[in-house]
Amino acid sequence: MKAHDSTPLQDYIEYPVDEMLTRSEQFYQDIKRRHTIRSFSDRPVPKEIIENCIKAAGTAPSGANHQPWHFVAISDSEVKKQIRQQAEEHERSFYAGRAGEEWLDALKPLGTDDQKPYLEHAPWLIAIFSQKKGGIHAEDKNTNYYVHESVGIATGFLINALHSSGLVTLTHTPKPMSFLSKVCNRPDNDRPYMLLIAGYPADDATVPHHALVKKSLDEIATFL
Ligand code: IYR
Repeated sequence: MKAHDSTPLQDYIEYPVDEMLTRSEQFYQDIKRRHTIRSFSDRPVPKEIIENCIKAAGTAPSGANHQPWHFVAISDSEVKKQIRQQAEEHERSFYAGRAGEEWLDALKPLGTDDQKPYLEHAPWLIAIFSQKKGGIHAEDKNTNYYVHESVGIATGFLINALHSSGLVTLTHTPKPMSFLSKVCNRPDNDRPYMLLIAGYPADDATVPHHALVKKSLDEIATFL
């Protein structure tokens, strides 16, 4: 490696192999309980929990460590109402035919439609933005690299952190999402990437059977 400023790795923890095995199994058993939920309780969730989860997301690896993301965490009911109104407007035309027959058929087993009450009822909406320009410092305006990959990984961290904290989530991508920039007051450089809904599940929350079908290890992995 070429000379560069660095520090010895100090926070790595090595576990004995049998403990690694247990930990990997436990992690799998726990993440397996993560389900996409579309029915949320309006029970409040303390802001500090969301802050911690976003801090966790912010540790994700990213192209040149530019961290090309911004998270807008919304609990304000007026803002949530605006998001619901605009998202439902787009969803109405999506479900009325804009999606096309194949897409609508693919969604049938999930039971989704143009009604998105959770956008108002859930305690937190987290709008995730990706940034084409930026850098290691928030004020930088350099090129960012692997923006989609980086923001995708950070979003995965965020979903995992929220799940580990004891909350449920929904990854929502209203199409188009550009209205989120305006509602969240973000500059042109910030592109809406995803809207994450987070909170407690409603008492009658369900999981579609379709969502429980997961490909086997053989189907998703090859070991050479
Ligand atoms: N955004 C729409 C449609 C939708 C699309 C996909 I791909 C999904 O996995 C689920 C829903 C909606 O939220 O209803």
